[in-house]
Amino acid sequence: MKALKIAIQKSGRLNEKSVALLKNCGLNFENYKSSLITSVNNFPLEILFLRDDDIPEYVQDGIADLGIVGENVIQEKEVDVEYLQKLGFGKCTLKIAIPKGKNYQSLQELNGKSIATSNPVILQKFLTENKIDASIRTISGSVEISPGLGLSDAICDIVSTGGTLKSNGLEPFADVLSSQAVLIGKKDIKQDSIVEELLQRIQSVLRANETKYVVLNVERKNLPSILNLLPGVKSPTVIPLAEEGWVAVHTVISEQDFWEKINTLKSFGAQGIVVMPIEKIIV
Ligand code: PRT
Ligand code: ZN
Repeated sequence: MKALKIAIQKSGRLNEKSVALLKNCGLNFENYKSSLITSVNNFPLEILFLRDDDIPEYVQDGIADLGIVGENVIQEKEVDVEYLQKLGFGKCTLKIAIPKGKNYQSLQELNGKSIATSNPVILQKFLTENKIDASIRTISGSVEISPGLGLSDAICDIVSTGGTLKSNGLEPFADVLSSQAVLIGKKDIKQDSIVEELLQRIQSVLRANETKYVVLNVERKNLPSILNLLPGVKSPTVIPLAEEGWVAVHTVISEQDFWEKINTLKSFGAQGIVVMPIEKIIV
């Protein structure tokens, strides 16, 4: 079977989580910092390590069949590729930010202003959609220092915690695009059986990341109330305890759901609650 190629970031914010995701899918490969390509020895896949900016075009042109990259990079490169799966990491928002204290009231106040960015394509689209006539100053890095240097009135840059904006005397003004890492593929690759298999594995890892295995003890008389709260994959497992009148409930629940329900579970007398990570969920 001919191996497919997947392109991931060589180093930077998405590298570690991309490698971890592939390893959690059961793929076995060496991850030398110096290598540009490595073979997976138990799955028909080769991994290319690239600058993130190059990944969309490599996939569009078929040099790689698949890629993992931020949605912002795909949009900026305007490539024709297939979105196969959002991956839930590398989350960030491309925002327009202005110097603190400017207090612009509406987007229209950007008319006639200059905005520095490394994402001119996305920004221009946003300005056109909102009928704003501002000039774009394209710079390749350290966008946040540009208003302080008098190079622009505002910036459009990626924000995650907001710390960089704050430490440069800027504040968010408008959201332009929210982004996360996604799996992309060249046109029509989705039908390939290797891609189908890889997608299934990725989805089972993603499902497992969002969910926890929960075990708790409860008096049998309170069981119906507890079962109402805990759906499980099919339905919860209930096992009698050695102590008469008590049972253990085993179930799978989304982490967010769990935190929302924990106090109600306790109010129904749930005790000894143990929460465990899950590696994979195959449905
Ligand atoms: O070397 P290579 O070209 O491959 O990498 P790169 O330096 O171009 O990209 P990298 O590794 O910085 O980011 C890769 C991807 O991670 C981006 O394309 C986004 O999809 C995503 N991502 C998530 C981020 C951030 N969070 C992020 N915070 N990309 C950049 N930043 C930068 C931002 O540009 C700004 O300088 O972090 C700063 C802001 O962070 P906060 O936390 O202070 O708000
Ligand atoms: Zn880059």
